[in-house]
Amino acid sequence: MSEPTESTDPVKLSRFTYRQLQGLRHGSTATPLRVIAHIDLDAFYAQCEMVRLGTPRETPLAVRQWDSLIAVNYAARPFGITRFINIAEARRLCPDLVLQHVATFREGEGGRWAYRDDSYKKINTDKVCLDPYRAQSRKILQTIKEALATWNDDDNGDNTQTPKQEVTVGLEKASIDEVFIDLSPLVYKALLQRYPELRAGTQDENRDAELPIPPTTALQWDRDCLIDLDKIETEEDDPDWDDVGMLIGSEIVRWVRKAVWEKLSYTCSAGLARNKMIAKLGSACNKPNLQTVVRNRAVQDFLGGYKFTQIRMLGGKLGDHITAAFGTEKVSELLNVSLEQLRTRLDEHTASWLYGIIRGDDRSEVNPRTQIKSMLSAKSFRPSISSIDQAEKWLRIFAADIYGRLVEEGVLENRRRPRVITLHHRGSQSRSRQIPIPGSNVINEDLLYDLANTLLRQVVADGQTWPCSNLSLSVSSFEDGVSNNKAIEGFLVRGDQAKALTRSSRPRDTDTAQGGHLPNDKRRKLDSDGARIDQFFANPVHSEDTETGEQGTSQQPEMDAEPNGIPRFTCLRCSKSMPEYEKEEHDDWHFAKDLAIQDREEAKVSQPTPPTKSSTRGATARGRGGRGGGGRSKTEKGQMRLAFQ
Ligand code: DCP
Ligand code: MG
Repeated sequence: MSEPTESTDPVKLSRFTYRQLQGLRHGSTATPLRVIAHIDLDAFYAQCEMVRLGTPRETPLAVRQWDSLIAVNYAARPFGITRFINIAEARRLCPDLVLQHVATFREGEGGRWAYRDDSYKKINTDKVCLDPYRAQSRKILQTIKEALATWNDDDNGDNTQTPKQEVTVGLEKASIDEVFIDLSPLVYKALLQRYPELRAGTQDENRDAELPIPPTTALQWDRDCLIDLDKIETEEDDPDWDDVGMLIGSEIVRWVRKAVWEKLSYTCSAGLARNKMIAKLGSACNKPNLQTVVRNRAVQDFLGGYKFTQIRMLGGKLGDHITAAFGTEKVSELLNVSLEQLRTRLDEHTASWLYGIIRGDDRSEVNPRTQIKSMLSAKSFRPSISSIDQAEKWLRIFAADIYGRLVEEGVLENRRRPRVITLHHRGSQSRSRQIPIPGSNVINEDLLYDLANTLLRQVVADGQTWPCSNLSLSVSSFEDGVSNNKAIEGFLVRGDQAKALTRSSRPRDTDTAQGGHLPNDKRRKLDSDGARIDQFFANPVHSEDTETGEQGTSQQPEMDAEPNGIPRFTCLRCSKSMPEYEKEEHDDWHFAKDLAIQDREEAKVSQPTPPTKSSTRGATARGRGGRGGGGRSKTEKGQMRLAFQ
C-alpha cells in the first residue's frame, strides 16, 4: 500500500514576516507595514472665521491681512479667488465674497486683540494676532487625540480573553493646521483582534517566517480616494497585509475626521501611506474633505508624477543643487540615475537618502516633540516711532503676542519655559539687549512686559534711540519644566481611560496633556538614520524656522516643499528657501543675527582671550552691563543656540 502523497500545491504566503508585523507594534520606522496619516485642515483660517461667524458653508469667504488674502474657503475657489490676487480683484471676481480681516493688536490698546472693521487700513498701528486660529488648532488637536483614544474601544472581539492593551500613538503637530499620526500600533492591535491567525506566530522562534495570506480578497475602501496601483499591479491581485493595514488606518482616520466635524464643524483632508513624505503628498491630492490612500503598490507611479522639489526637505537649496546637477526636477527622470551616479555629485549620505526618498523610502519618525527654540514678535514702523511712550505700547503688544504662544508651548503647566528675553532695536544703529528671565517667577504677560521695559530703558540709556524703525522682542533658551516631557507627546490610551476622556471632553481652549504621556526617546534612538538625515537638512535649511513675526505658521517647522504653489523666496544671504510671507521676519532674523555678531566682536575687544562656549554669553552680557545669559550655558537637548543669544 502506498503512502498518501502530500499535496504539492505550495501554500500561498504573505510577502510580510512576523518580525515586520511586530515592527508595527513598536512603531518601527523600517517595517513596510507602517501606517502613517497626515491630516490637513481645509482652508484653515477661512474655516475658523466661518465657524466663528456662523457663515453657511456655501458662502464664499476669504481671510484678509491688509490688502492680501491669506486663506480662501472652498466655496470661493470656483470664482477664481486665490491667495495670489488682491482684494479689488477678489471683489471683482465675486461681489458677494465675505472678506474678514484677521484679528489685530492695536498700538495703545494694550495686549488685547480684537476683530476690528478698520484693521485693513491700519497697518501702521495694528499687528496681526493669530491667537484665535491657534486656539482652534489646539481644540482640533485635542479632538483628534480623543478620537484616537476611543477608536475601536468597544470592538475588542474576544473581549473576555484579551486584556485591554495600552497603545501609544505618536502624533506630531507639523504646523498650525496639520498633524502626522503614526497609526501603526493601533493598526497592529486591530489586526490581531480581527485576524486571530496572526497571533499564532508571534511567540514563535522564527520571526522571519512569512505570515499567512489575508483571508480577504476584496477590500471595501468606502469613500476613500485610492491612488492607482503601479502599472505592474492590478486591482485583481490579492491584497496583502499592508493593504489590510492601510484599510484599517483609513477607518481610523475617517473616525477622527468625523469627530472633528461633529464636535467642532471643521472639515479636513487626509493622506495615508507608509511614511510621512507620501502621506503628506497624499493629503493634498483630494481636497476638500476627502482622504487619499497611497498603498505600497501605488507608490512608485504616484511619486513618478511629482517634481522632487515638491517633496519634504527638497524644496530648498538641496533641491536646487540636485536640479542643477542632474538637469531635471522630475522624479520620473531622476529614477533613471543610478546610486553611483548620484554619488558623483552628492555626498555619500545624501546620495543614499535621495536614492531612497524618490523610491518612496522615508524612515523619518512621527516626532511628537518638535521643539520650539525661540519666539519673536516684531514690528517695522513706517513712519518711524520717536518716543518711549510709543515703544512701551508696542512692548505691551509683543508681550501679549509672545505670551499667547508660550501658553501653547506649555508655559502654564510649566512644561517648558524660556530663560532669556531679548529686545532688538533698529534706529540710526542696530542693537539688542538681553537679560535672563528669573526662574522663580511665574511667566505671564506682565512679567514679559516688565522685562522688556527694563531692556528698553537700557537701550534708551545708550542714547541715539529715536527715530526707531523696527522693534522686536524675543524669548529663547527654552528649558523643560517640572512636568518634564509631558508636552504634545505620544500618549497612552487605555480602554477605561479613553472612555473617561470622552466623558470629560470639554470645550475649553487648553492643550493640557491627556492620559499618561510617555517619553519617546527610545523610539527616536532606533531611527538614527532618519535623525541624521534630518539634522543634515535641518542645518542650515531648517534651523532658523522657529521665529515668527507678523505671521504665525512659521513657528512650526517643516512648512517647506508645499505642493500647493505658495510662492517661495530664497534668501540671498543664507540660501534658505521659505514661503514668501516669511520673508520679512526672516530679514529681521538676519538683522538680529548681525547684531549678535557685532556684539560678539565688541565682547572680543573687551576680552581678548578666545571665549569658551560657556563664557561667550557671559562675556557678551557683561560687555553690555547685563547679568549673564541665564546662568546655564549648555544647549539643551533638541535645541540649537540662536546666534544672538
Ligand atoms: N497661511 C498664510 N499664508 C500663506 C499660507 C498659509 O497665512 N501663504 C495660513 C492660512 C492658512 C493656513 O496657514 O489657512 C494653513 O495653510 P495651508 O497651506 O494648509 O492652506 P489652507 O488650509 O488655507 O488651505 P488648504 O485647504 O489648501 O490646506
Ligand atoms: Mg490646510
